[in-house]
Amino acid sequence: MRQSFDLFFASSNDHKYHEAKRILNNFGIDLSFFKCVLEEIQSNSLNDIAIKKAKDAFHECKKPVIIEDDGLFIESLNGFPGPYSSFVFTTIGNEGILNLLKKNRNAKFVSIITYCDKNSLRSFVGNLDGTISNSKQGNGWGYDPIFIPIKMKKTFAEISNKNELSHRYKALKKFSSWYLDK
Ligand code: ITT
Repeated sequence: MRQSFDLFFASSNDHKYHEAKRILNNFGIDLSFFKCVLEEIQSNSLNDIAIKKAKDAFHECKKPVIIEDDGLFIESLNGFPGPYSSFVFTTIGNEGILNLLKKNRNAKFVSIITYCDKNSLRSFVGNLDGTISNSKQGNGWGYDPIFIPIKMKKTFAEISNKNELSHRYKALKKFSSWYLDK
């Protein structure tokens, strides 16, 4: 396994770090936590937000670093909350989202992982289709109790293999094949 001081995950969110660490460990990469609050620019593009977060994170931590920017895109709400997922979760939360939805419950989770060191800046995207449940199910963090991954009957909060199929897993899988080749 690559040494732990090789790569940092910069985030304010402990859940994201713990999932990313587990996923990358399975690809043979160790990951340390650089806990910090990164400014999120207002943009409709997750990628633009991620690039800015990664540059700021590298400036702060001065070590090879990855950051992650996520969005939950709900079809009947024209992609809302998308890049505003963090703000929407802390304001209206899962109940607020459930109250907005009617018949069409299709949604997609997107993760962008951006790596930055002094020579490289690279982004990797993972998408996972799914639906929004009719009510909260299970005790997971964030939108886990309302997001049902495609081909499943249960929410992220209720399944045991989230880290083998999530948007985060898909983005980190792409990242790790590039990183291990570097
Ligand atoms: P950073 O400090 O890393 O930016 P954050 O919590 O602000 O952490 P994001 O902007 O990337 O993270 O994510 C937006 C929100 O989407 C996040 O706060 C969660 O509420 C939600 N979210 C992201 N990934 C999730 C997952 O796997 N399961 C449930 N909710 C998730």
